[in-house]
Amino acid sequence: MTTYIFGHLKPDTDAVVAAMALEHLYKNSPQLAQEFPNAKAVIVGELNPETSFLFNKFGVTSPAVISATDITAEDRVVLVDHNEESQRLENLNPDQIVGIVDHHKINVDLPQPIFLHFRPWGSTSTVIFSLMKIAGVTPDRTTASLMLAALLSDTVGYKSATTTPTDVQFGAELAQIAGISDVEGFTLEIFKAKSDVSSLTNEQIVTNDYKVFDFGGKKVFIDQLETVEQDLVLTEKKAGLLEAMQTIKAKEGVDYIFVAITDILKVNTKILVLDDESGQIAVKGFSGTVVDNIIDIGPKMSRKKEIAPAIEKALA
Ligand SMILES: [Mn+2]
Repeated sequence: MTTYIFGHLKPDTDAVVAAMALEHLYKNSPQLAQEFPNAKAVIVGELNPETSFLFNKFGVTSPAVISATDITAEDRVVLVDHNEESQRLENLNPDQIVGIVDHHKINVDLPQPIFLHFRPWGSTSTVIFSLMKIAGVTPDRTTASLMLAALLSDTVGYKSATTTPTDVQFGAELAQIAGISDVEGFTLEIFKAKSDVSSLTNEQIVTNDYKVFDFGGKKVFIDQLETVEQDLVLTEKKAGLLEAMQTIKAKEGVDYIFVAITDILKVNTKILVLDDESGQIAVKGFSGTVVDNIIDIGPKMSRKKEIAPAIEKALA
């Protein structure tokens, strides 16, 4: 029997690191080891370039990739960094879910009582650090480095609207454990790794960091690219990206597709919309105007707190 811990289908650094940090916690707390035996962090999709960069930097081996067929009937599952069914591993038996640690809006309907740890903080890694404190478990240097990286990545270096005072305080504590004194320099390194679009195809950019939401029965695909090269992406790559959006929309069978290109240094997001109908939804949600398939939504950087809710509201 294994307790598998994993994040969403399109794992970002917080999803991967949260699973690893939770494994560390479960293995190092006698009580939690009983509750969650043989904890094993895994991933259910390929690593993104940012997470690969971090694993190289700290000499960490990636958790294994698994699919639903690797999970046997006696195994248990703990979800991190997501909870909605549409973002879960496909064909996962919901009866096997025994816990969720997350920082997103709750949309769960499970038949059994489970462990739920939700906090409205900037990253799941922040939530897991609080669980470590409660259990009296201190992360090792490498785990603390990765948790800090996940926190900085999810909060865009504490600049995202999702950042709370707890994130800033726990981030400082993690930096201390990790022995990282130049947090600003570390943030820039992460941004650069996150932004490197040179090696990505248009389809890879459109699926780089996406989530599919169910908004009143409509399936809405929202991808976000955080970059320091917004202008370049929206000029040279625009035509190719719109074509890739059309392909992905059909492939995923969604009703609407939006691709947010966020400049993390300028603190600005522009959203690519495919057609008039999605353009009208964007205008309704954010106000402003669509010019040549692009709407400038200003300093909004958080998909969870600013982008997805506006689209949900516009569709209601
Ligand atoms: Mn997260």
